[in-house]
Amino acid sequence: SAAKPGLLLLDRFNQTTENRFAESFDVHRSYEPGFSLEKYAADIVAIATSGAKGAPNEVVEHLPRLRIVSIRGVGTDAVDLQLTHRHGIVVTTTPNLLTDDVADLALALLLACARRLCQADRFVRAGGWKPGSALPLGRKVTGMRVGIVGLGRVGRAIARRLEAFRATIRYSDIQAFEDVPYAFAPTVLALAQGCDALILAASGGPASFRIVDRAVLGALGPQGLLINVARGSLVDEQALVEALVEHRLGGAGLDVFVDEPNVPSALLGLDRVVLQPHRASATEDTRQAMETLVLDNLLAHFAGEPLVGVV
Ligand code: 8YV
Repeated sequence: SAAKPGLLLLDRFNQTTENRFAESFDVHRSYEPGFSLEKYAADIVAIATSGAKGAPNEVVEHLPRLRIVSIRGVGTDAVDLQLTHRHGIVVTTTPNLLTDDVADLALALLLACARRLCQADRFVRAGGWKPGSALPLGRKVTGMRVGIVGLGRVGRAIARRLEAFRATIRYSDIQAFEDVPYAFAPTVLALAQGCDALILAASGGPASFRIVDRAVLGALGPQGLLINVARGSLVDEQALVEALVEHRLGGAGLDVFVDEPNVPSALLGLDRVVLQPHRASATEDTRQAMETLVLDNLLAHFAGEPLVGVV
């Protein structure tokens, strides 16, 4: 029988998915020791990857038969879409499936920062809870003024959750939307000026590069909270670290970073910071649904059937 088409994995998938990949494809794993792109380049027709890892240009350009990049995630900032489109390579994502989980983690980070949840947990574990001992008080979340940067599917899901907290919700985006009851701020700076917490839910890429800069952090101020479930590239990370270290910002809940998995070491000792290893979509249900769609899109493409989440 004919050889199976070559599939290149640029990030890890769970074992069930990997087994299913192997039923239809000859699977190559870039993260395995001794992997050589040159050796299999001529056979690879598909890539499966994560939103975070994407597909570097040097890989795409070395695969003359590449037809599709199937992303587990919604972010496409780690794929050069001009390059893929120029080569007629299809790129798919997994929209909708992760919206609720990402919004849930944004709220979890907001609550954790405001209520000093992780700090208090460390306090109890370290035996600090004794008669007369005290922790600094937290900040009230119900009724907060919250700014959402990026009112796409995730931003809207965050807003819906915040409504239950009777929050005053405003947003910024590249456009104002008619179909939402929230006030539009024309710039991130204007948004930050009137809020207690700023939540980042916009796509990565050039249009959002470092839109949270020193001025925005200054506008949030010494009580302000920054929550990021989007991409590290939205933030001037050095300015963020300085603002936190110098107590010019109240706290931060961060799921994403500029150079993952490297987290700025200055953050590790700060009690007002809650850190996550890019885990907003990392629930069993959601990741399984995302991975199933990654495979379904690959199979549909080679069967000439319609795809989901084409970008
Ligand atoms: C994933 C993401 O965690 O959707 C995205 O763009 O960053 C996340 O959903 C990541 O792609 C790992 O699979």
